[in-house]
Amino acid sequence: MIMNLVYLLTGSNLGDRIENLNKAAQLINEKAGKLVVFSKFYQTSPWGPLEQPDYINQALLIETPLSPSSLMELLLCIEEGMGRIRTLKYGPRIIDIDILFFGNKVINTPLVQVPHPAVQNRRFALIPLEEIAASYLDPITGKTISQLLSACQDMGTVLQLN
Ligand code: PH2
Ligand code: MG
Ligand code: MG
Repeated sequence: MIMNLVYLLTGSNLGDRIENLNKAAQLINEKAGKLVVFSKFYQTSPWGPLEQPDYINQALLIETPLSPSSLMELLLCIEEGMGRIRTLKYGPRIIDIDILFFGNKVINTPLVQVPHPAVQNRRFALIPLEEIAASYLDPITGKTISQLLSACQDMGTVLQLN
């Protein structure tokens, strides 16, 4: 079986945020593929146009036999199973699970875009990711995560929690 190494970002800004991230990590490990590495938790200021509570974000590395589209469908199911209701774009949510990188694949379909199109512009993604993947190469720019972070103009605050 071919295994893919995939970096995910989980985020929550409603309810018990840590519990939500832990539950998501557990479900991902059970259903999507082995959880290989996980970052610490980071409290992050909300990015986007809306007033909303701070997020907690965490980066995960998993090893999965699933294809990009199967993995995406499964992650959406996990979000739904945890009670996520989609309202506003960028709005508050109990759980969000985004695929940041899927090996070195570059995919642009309506369901799956990898690398995540915004990853290089979001400190709340790059800082947790740098903790576990500093020298990982972005297949589009050929830059490391550390280099993307150094070049990132986002001013959001990102505070390591543990
Ligand atoms: N996710 C969003 C919108 N804004 N802000 C932070 N800090 N963290 C997130 O994960 C986040 C966000 C849409 O997915
Ligand atoms: Mg997101
Ligand atoms: Mg999402």
